[in-house]
Amino acid sequence: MDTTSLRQDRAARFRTGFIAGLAAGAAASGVMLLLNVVFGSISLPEAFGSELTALMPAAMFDFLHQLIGGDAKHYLFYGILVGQCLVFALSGGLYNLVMERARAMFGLPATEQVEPGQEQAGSSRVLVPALHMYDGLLLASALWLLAGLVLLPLTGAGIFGAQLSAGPIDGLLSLGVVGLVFGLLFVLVQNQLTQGTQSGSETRPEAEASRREARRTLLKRGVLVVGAGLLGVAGWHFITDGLSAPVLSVTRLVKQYKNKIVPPPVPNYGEITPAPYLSPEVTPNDQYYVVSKNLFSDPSVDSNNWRLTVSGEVSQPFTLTYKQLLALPMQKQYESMMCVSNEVGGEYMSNALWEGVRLADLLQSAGVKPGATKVVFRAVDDYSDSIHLTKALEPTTLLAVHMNGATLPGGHGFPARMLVPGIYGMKHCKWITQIEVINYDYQGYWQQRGWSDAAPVRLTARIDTPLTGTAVRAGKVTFIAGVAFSGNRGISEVDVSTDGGQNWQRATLKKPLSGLTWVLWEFPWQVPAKAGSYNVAVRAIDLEGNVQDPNVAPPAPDGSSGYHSIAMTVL
Ligand SMILES: Nc1nc2c(c(=O)[nH]1)N[C@H]1C(S)=C(S)[C@@H](COP(=O)(O)O)O[C@H]1N2
Ligand SMILES: [Mo]
Repeated sequence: MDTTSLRQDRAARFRTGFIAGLAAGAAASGVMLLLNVVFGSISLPEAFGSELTALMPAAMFDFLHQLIGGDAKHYLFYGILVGQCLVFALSGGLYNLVMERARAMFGLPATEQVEPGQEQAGSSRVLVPALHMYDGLLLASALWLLAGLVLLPLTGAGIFGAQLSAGPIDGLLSLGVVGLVFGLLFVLVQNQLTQGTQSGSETRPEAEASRREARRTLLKRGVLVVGAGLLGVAGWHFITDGLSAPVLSVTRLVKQYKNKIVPPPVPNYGEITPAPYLSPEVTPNDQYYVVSKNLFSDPSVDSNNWRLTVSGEVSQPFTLTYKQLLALPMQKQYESMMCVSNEVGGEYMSNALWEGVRLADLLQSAGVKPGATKVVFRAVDDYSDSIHLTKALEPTTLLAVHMNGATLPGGHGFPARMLVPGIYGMKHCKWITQIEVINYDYQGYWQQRGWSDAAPVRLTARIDTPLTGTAVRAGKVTFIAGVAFSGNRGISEVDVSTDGGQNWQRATLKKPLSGLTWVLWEFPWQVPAKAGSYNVAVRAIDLEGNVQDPNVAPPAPDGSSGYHSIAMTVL
C-alpha cells in the first residue's frame, strides 16, 4: 500500500471516529446535564466555567459582561459545552488511530469495514475498524479516569469532584454513567456509519469530491454565521455606547462638585405621579432580578433534607431543620438589593419585603468565641462569601425565608438566604447550608475572582422613564422619574439635569418604605420650546450628605459609578 492511501486510511479512520464521537458526545453531555438537574450531580462545564471565571481578570469578565450582557454566562456555558463535545469527538477519532496502531503492533486481525462511500469495486481495503462493545468500555474508562483524575482536579474541584458539595461518590458514579453512555453510543454510531452505506453507487473520486465540497460549504456557512453574529453584537454595542457618550462630558463638568454636603439636605418628600416604565416600589417576586454564578442550573433544594449548621468559633455549634428554622422569632424588613456587576442605570436592582431570623440571634445561641472576626456563608451550589462579625451582628442582617409574603422562591435561594443590607448582592448568599464563624481572613467565590470583599453599595440613581430616545412635544410637561439607591444610607436628594449637567434641579422623593430601600423620585419637566436633542442626567445624595461619584467606573471590582443619562428629543 502506498503512503498516500495509508494517509487517506488514517484520515478516514479519524474522521469516522470524530463524527461518531461527536454524536455520542452530544448525547453523553445531555445525560450529564440531566443528572445535574435531577440529582445535582457534577457537571464538567460548570466546573470549567467556574475555573475560567476564576482565571479571568475581573476587568475582562466585566468587558465580556458588557459586550454580551447578562447572557454572558449562558454563552460561556454553551461555549464550554461545545468544547466538551469536541473533546468527545476528538477522543473518538484518536481512539480509532490508537487502536489501529495497537492492532498492528500486537498483530491482531482487523475486521473488514469500509468508510461510508469509500468502497471501490473489487477492492477490500480496510479503512475503518469495526468496533466491539469492549472498545466502548475501554474508551469510557479512559475518559472517566481523565475526567476524574486530571480534569476535575485541574478545576480545583478535587479528585472526582471530592471538593464539591455533590462529593466524590457522586463524581465516580455520574461520570461513570456519562462515560458508559458515550462509550457504548460511540461503538453503535461508528458501526452504523461504517455499515449503513455498503451499497454506495457513486464511484470513489466523485464521492470524495462531493463530500469535500459539502464539508467546505458547511465550514463556510459556519464561519459566516459566527462572524455575522459577532459583528452584530459589536455593532449594536457601538451604537448604544455612542448614544450614552454625553455621560462623559457630564461627568467632566461636574467633577468639581463637592462629594460631601454638611449638613446633608433635608429630603423633600411628596407625591409621585405613576408613570409608565417607572419601577414599582416593591418588586413582585417574578420580576425581582436574578443573578447567580451557576451557568446552567440553580440548585433546587428539598427542604425535608435541608440542614443549616452554625459552627466554627462558637461554643455550641448546632444544626437546624427547615421546620426548626421556621419556628424561630422572625423580623420583617423592606430591603433593596443591587448586584455588584450592575451597570449605572442597569437592571440588577430590586426591592422586596423580606422576613427572616436575625443572624445575631443565631450567633448568640451558638455563643461566638472571643477572637472571632468573620462569618462565612456556604451554599448548596458550592458558593461562599463572608462578612465581618460586626456586620453579622447588625440587627438588619437576616437569614430570610419569606419574600413579599411568600415562601422564598427557588431562584432567590429557597429554603433560606442571607440579607446583608448596605453591601452588594453577592454577599446575600442563597441556598445557604452553613454559617461558620472564623478568626482568619476569608475570600469568597467572587473575591477569589478579584471582586471587592468589603463591597459597600455605591450610591446610584437610575432614570426609568421616559425611555432613552423618547421624543416629546415642546411646551408640555413630561415626568422624568426613577429610583435612587445607597444601600443602607438612605437618600436625601435627587437632582435632574436636562442640559448635560450644567444646571440641576431637585426632584420630588417618595418617602421610602425603610432606610434600607431605594427611593422613587420624580421631576416634572417643563419641555422647552427649542426643538433638538437633550441629555437628561440624574444624580443622588445620601442621608449622610455623600454625593454620587460622577467618575465613570465599570462594575469590576468595586461596583460601577458615574451618572445615568438618557437622550431625549424635543419636537
Ligand atoms: N449560593 C449563591 N448565592 C448567591 C449567588 C450565587 O451564585 N450562589 N449569587 C449572588 C449574587 S452575585 C447576587 S447579585 C445575589 C442575587 O440575588 P437574587 O437572584 O435573589 O436577586 O445573590 C447572591 N447569592
Ligand atoms: Mo451580584
